[in-house]
Amino acid sequence: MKTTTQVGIIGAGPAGLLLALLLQRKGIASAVLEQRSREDIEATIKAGVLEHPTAELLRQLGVGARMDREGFVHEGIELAFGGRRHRIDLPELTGGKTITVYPQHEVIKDLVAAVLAAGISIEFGVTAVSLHDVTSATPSIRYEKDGAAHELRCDFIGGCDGFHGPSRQAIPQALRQEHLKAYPCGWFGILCEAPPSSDELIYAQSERGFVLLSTRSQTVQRMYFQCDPNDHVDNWSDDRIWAEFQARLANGDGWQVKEGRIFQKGIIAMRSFICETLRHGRLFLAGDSAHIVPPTGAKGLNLAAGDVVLLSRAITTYYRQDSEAGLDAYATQALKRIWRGEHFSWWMTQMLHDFEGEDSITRRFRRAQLDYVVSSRAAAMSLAENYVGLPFEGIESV
Ligand code: RFL
Ligand code: PHB
Repeated sequence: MKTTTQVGIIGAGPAGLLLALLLQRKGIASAVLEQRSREDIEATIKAGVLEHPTAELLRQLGVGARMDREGFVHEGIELAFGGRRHRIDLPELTGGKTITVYPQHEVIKDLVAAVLAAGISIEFGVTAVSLHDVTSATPSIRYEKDGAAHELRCDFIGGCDGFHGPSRQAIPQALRQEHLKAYPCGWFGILCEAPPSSDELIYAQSERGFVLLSTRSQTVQRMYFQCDPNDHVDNWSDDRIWAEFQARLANGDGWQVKEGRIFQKGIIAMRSFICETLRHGRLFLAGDSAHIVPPTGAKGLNLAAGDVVLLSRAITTYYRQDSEAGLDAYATQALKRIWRGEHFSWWMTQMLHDFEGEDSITRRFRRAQLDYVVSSRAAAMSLAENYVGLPFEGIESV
């Protein structure tokens, strides 16, 4: 079957769903193709931290009500090292800005409901997705659903299909400008039934490696510890996991992490990746399809949101003013924010993780950096400004 729309969007992650809603607000039609089921995308555990501008964007799009009711506004984070915890006061350092802890799969539920309510089609469970004629004025996306072949013809393709999707691959390798840094560690993530150990997120550096204590609710906690990226969850019994958290978080004041039943475990790879070729003809990449950050800065979803704000503006300018200027500028504008987020994520990662085989001077540099961040207002302000999120360009016109 052949169908037609203005913007064909591949991927119903935060990037794809936000793009569909942003375009709809400007009267531009789109259709979303997603390889997984609705139940699956609404249950996948990923991000937890929404930057100030991302939370504002969700409110502006009319999808912030549940986040405001059920999410948690945090006014600080703690950096723990050398047996002590140090608070970074976010509003005090940023002129009143905060972060919101609200899980990505809850954001996805809110976005899917809003997209469908707006009458935008989301085809779940599509297979064999391929992109065609992307450098012509009439690109198309072919896919299969329930054994039948389909073609979606459109003016533009939004490549919002994450790191492993087909959109980036549709740009010839020789034309893609890519940068990759793989870190020699992973994150072991758990969800557990326990009360919060702290009112705020704790990023802890120790000689045994990094720990992050995050939260999901008063009864469910999200925690991570740095691990070997090739390790396997089966090597980690619950007792061994708790012993590792306790050892890494040992401190002078008797404070201890609160333990509970672990009901989810997983290992996450850590890499920095940027494909600077965000445009190929009528195909535009946004979100994880174009860039990946290590999760230490909590930036991935937030960068995806920044991309699609710019992309929707560029596409709107095309239809309203018959001008390609916005489309031509998309990559340059988006890459500014992407590189900032990439650098911040790398900076947080190298400051908080110990890597095997490092020389002693690198370890001392790390400690000097941490000491500086918690003792200098200028350094703390820089961390806070990046952590709460730099403004989206053009958010006022969303
Ligand atoms: P997604 O979320 O990967 O969505 C892409 C969608 O495309 C679909 N897809 C296809 N659809 C059709 N056809 C195909 N051939 C397709 N191939 C793929 C996929 O099924 C999927 O539904 O990308 P998007 O939208 O760019 O969003 C990016 C974010 O998901 C990601 O950056 C964040 O989760 C990163 N991240 C965090 N970001 C934050 O801003 N704050 C955080 O606190 C934060 N914590 C995290 C994180 C990521 C983590 N993991 C698991 C990598 C914590 C973790 C543990
Ligand atoms: C999370 O809650 O999953 C989370 C929080 C902060 C990060 C990464 C992940 O930096």
